[in-house]
Amino acid sequence: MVYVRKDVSTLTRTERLRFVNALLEVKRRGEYDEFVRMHIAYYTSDGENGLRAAHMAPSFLPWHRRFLLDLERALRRVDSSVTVPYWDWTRDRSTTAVPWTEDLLGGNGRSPDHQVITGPFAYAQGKWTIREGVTNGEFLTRDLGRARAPLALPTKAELESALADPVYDTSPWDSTCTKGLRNKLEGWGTGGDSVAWRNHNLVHRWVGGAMLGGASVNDPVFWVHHAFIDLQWTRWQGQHKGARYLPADPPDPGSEQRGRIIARYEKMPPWGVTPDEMEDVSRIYRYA
Ligand code: CU1
Ligand code: CU1
Repeated sequence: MVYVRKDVSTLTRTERLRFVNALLEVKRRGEYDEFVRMHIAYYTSDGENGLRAAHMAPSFLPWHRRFLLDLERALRRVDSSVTVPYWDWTRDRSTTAVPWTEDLLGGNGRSPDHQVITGPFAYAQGKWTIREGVTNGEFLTRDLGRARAPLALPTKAELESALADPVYDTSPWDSTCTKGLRNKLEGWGTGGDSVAWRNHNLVHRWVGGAMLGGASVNDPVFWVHHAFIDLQWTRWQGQHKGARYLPADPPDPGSEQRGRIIARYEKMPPWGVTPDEMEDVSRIYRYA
């Protein structure tokens, strides 16, 4: 049965509760922290050596698609009615809109330590202790909009301009690409802060706190953000019929990116699935 991922702003009170409770139960079982550990393990940048599977590489989209499916399966083992909702940050743009409500992910962090003190993931509730990638403490942190040096979420126009690119990705297949859907969506740029971070990356920066860096999975907003990014890949496929994941073949021997990126029919660690296998998920889920 194909299940539906919904806009988080359309969830009923019961759906919100069930999503939150499933997250808390996956955390209680110890499974959630494995997702955090795995994301930290794959947080390889193009300044380092070795294969880049999750970020700064073409497989950014299929890697996170598979990662979300694993979390969603864990949630659905707890409650089979639950799917990962998506946060449309082009529409829900304020620090008090969804998903920052008391019955969903809770609100902003307090000053000065950015500790989240409202909602189900507040430390004092006793159900969301940060154990992996701890930087500040065992509590979840946020700095929505980055009060000290304010940032705005990406706009609809910025997102659409990424989707307008008919090419999936281009050489050199890293964080320096100025063309291609993948990096326009992933959002690496050069120069100062406000231009260096776009779309996906800018949202991580806007949320701040735990969402900065490899341990970003510690904030459950990670999933609703990445579901929206995942939806953009599906939308892009619909807008550019026949456009495929690139590169189709591994880079030539001797090329700098040889062995550092994953081509369409190569296996992605840790699962061994290929980007080709992740391009069509219409038999698993769809977006409402
Ligand atoms: Cu990631
Ligand atoms: Cu991300």
